[in-house]
Amino acid sequence: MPAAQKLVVLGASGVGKTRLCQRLRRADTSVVKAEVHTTVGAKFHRVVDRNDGVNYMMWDISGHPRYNGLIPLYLPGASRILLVYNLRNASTFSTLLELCEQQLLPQKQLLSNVQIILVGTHAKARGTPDPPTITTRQNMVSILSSVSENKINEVHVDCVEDGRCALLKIFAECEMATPSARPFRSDGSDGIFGRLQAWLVQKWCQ
Ligand SMILES: Nc1nc2c(ncn2[C@@H]2O[C@H](COP(=O)(O)OP(=O)(O)OP(=O)(O)O)[C@@H](O)[C@H]2O)c(=O)[nH]1
Ligand SMILES: [Mg+2]
Repeated sequence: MPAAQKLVVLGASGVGKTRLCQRLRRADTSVVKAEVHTTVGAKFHRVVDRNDGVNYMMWDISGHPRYNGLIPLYLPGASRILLVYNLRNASTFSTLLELCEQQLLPQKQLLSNVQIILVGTHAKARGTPDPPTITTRQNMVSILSSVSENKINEVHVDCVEDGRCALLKIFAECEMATPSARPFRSDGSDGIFGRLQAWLVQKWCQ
């Protein structure tokens, strides 16, 4: 039986963190109701993937800046951090960048073995995608590669349209990401800049 994994879910207010956790939790997606209020403080969701028995203990931290001070309290013991932003609102990516600078970077000693997953939401929603600028993306890559020595994955999901199984599959795939996914390390070995560039091009410049 795989051990329980602690996940911490971070991102600007309204990007879909709670909705994502609810979708991951419930098999019957029709019963998931839209949240009308911002999360107060932090919300706990327990998600069990019945296919492989993985038990996710998810801490969904409100994106309201007044709760930023809670973030360091939830980071110890985390195996994954989901960094959530809205693919149709570039300012949510900038907010995420600030959050990483202010909350994750000072804790990098604690986080070197954490797996970081960038989660772009609203993948199937109407409206034009609003990609973050190349500089913002580069800054994000540089901060994240300095925080964690693991590979950094990015997934695009829709917390309203995608069902539970599809989302769980995406997260399981991140877990098993192969060396061909070109992990990069913060120690600068193996041509980090070339690989960062390749990763950027692959993920964001299509
Ligand atoms: N279409 C679409 N709507 C989404 C998606 N994700 C979230 N929403 C909607 O966006 C609204 C806000 O979602 P929440 O999950 O409450 O946002 P949050 O990140 O938890 O916000 P805070 O608790 O304030 O930090 C809800 O009405 C969701 O239904 C998505 O992927 N697609
Ligand atoms: Mg919430």
